[in-house]
Formats: sequence, C-alpha cells, structure tokens
Amino acid sequence: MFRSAGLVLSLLVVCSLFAQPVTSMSTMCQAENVSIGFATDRRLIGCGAGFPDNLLWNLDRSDSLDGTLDQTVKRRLTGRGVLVYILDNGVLETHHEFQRATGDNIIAGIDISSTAGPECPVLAPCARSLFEWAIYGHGTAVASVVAGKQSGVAPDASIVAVRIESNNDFEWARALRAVIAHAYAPGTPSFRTAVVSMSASPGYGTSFLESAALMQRMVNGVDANGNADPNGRKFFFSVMAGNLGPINPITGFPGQCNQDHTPALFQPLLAAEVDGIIAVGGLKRDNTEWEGACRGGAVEVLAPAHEVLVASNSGTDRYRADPLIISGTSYSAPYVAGLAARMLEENPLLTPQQLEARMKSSPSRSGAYAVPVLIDEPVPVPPKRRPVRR
Ligand SMILES: [Ca+2]
Repeated sequence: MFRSAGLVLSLLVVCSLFAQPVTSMSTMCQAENVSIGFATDRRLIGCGAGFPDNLLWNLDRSDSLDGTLDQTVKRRLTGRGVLVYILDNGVLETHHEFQRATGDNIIAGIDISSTAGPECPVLAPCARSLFEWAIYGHGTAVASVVAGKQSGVAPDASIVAVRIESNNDFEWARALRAVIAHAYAPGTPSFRTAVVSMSASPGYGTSFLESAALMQRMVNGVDANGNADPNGRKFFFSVMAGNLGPINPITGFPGQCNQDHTPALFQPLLAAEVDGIIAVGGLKRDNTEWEGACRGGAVEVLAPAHEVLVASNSGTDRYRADPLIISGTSYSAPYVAGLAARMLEENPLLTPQQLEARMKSSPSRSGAYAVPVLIDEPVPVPPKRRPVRR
C-alpha cells in the first residue's frame, strides 16, 4: 500500500514539475513611510526592475551561490501544496501579501494562549497601540517571509497560524499537540513531512522537557495522538538562533544569547542535538554574519536577518519600517522554512533529517557557515523522438 502511495506521490511530483517554468522576479522595490500615529510603517510604491532599493534582498540571496546579489530571484518551486505551521502570535489574514485569486493562503488559525483578548483574534491581531503593533505584529511579519505573495520565499505554501504567547513548557507542548491534531484533522491535506517555523521565544535552556521530547518525536513521525510512529506524519523544524545579546537592550531583561553570545533559548539548544530541527543564525546583505544574532554554539546555518521587508499588522498594505523590528533571526528561521517547503514541493518524501542535511550542505557559504539557497533548474524537456522510417 505504501509503495502505491509513493508511486502516486512520484507521479504528482512529475506532473507538478512539468507545469512550472522558472520565473524571474526583480527584488528591487520602492517604499514610502506611513505614519500610524504612535509609530511609522511603510507602504510599497512598487517593485520591479527600475525601482531603486533591493528591499527583497533576502529573496535575491536565496538563489545566489557566491553571496552576490543580482537584484533578481529565479525560481520554479513555490511551496505549493506544502503546509507550514507558524508558532508565533497570529497572522493578519487580510494582509494583501496573503491574498490569492482563489482566497488567501492562511488556511487555519489555532489559538493556544494569548494576552490579546477576544477582540484581537488569531487571524486579526490588533495594532491599536505601540505595544500591540510591535508585539502582536510579529507573527504577521514572520508569515510574510515564509509565504508572502511579494515578500515570501515560498509564496504558494499554505500557512497554519498557531498563536502561543506563553513561556510555559506545558503551553508549548499544547501548541505542538494542536499542530499534530491539525495534521490529522479531516480536511487537512495529507502529507509525509510538514514544516514548523519557530521565531517566538518561549524560554531558556533545558527547562522545556515536555516540548523538547514532543519535538523529537514529531521529527521522527507521530500518530494522531502524538505517539511515536515512523509511518506517521513528520515535521521539520526551523528555529531562530535568537538575538538581543545577553541583555535585551529595550527591556533590560535577559536576552536570547548567553554572555558568550551563544544561543540560550531551548529550541536552538535542542536543534544542535537533533537532526531535523535546524537553528538559524543571522546574515547581512554583504554576506557576513549579522552582529545582532546569537553566534557560535548551537547555530547551524545562517540566513538573511538584517533589514528585511516584512508585513506589518497595522494595515493590509503595510510593512514594517522601524529599525528595531526589521532585523532579527525571527526572519531567518522562516526563510529556511520557506526553502524547506519548496524542497518538499519537489519531493514530498524528504524526511526532516534529509531536509536538514540539504540545508547544511548548501553550496553557498558565509565564513564557516552554510547559507541555504535553492537553485531551481528548469525541468529538461525530453528530446522529441525521430519518427521511425520504414
Ligand atoms: Ca539573486
């Protein structure tokens, strides 16, 4: 039975490849600032060749072998048919980055724990104050990196927004169980491996025992009850390495890195030990490591984290502009999640371990680190057979 399922999947893969040509998109854009009263966002004037700023440099970087930017992203794969679970604090579903001719690509919102109140639902996180805009807008920004129409690495991936604002191991394990429940729910498209993007910061070190055990099981396959099942659904986790140093300069509370600037959060520490969970540090446009990210230690790969164009929750056409919230490994983890979605589109049978191996063996580098990229080659057209002369 599994063999025939694999055959069907293989046929689907072949069919989808022939349907998609390599498309080329300019990463050059122009934006203008928009006051929202208590803060400033921006709005896109336009994107395309001739616009002055390489605002989508992270997409430009995603098809570069040597780190040079050519103001263009070429891709054939777009993440179509692949599920990406975003564990964060909700996504503004109505943002134009998520609108498609057939509806939007945020296919579900699951609320686990929130400080936002019922008037700010998981798919419409509020931006009525500086706090709400900065904090509740985070998931919208992250989702746009995965699957925004203009700004996303995998614009056709399907997003499930899971809102979790707690720093409690029990609540995080509940969120992970909700992912499993959704994966097995009637109506959820069947899959072998889905992607989980984690840019939220639950807590430190080894205190997340239940969540860590569950994540390890999810990598290797789980049944609908979350028990280990090698033939069950599998999940590849892309997690942020963290930033803000040992002390958060804004709040004065502990940051996400140790005194020696190595990652301190539980997910990157787990990632260092588990194949199928990858910890993503930060990269700048000049192909050097972003100083704001945690460094060394558990960091496994680097991805664009500095001055990234991301959606804002202040309006359906708004993007973040404030320097304090446009850089972070919050945006490098979803970049890798988006690349994983595209790899799974081409080969849905890839395991989380194989995805991590592909990311780490990327031919593109920054110093000692791999920078995951995806060079989408055109699908070769089979040569026409000469008619046989008789
Ligand atoms: Ca490029």
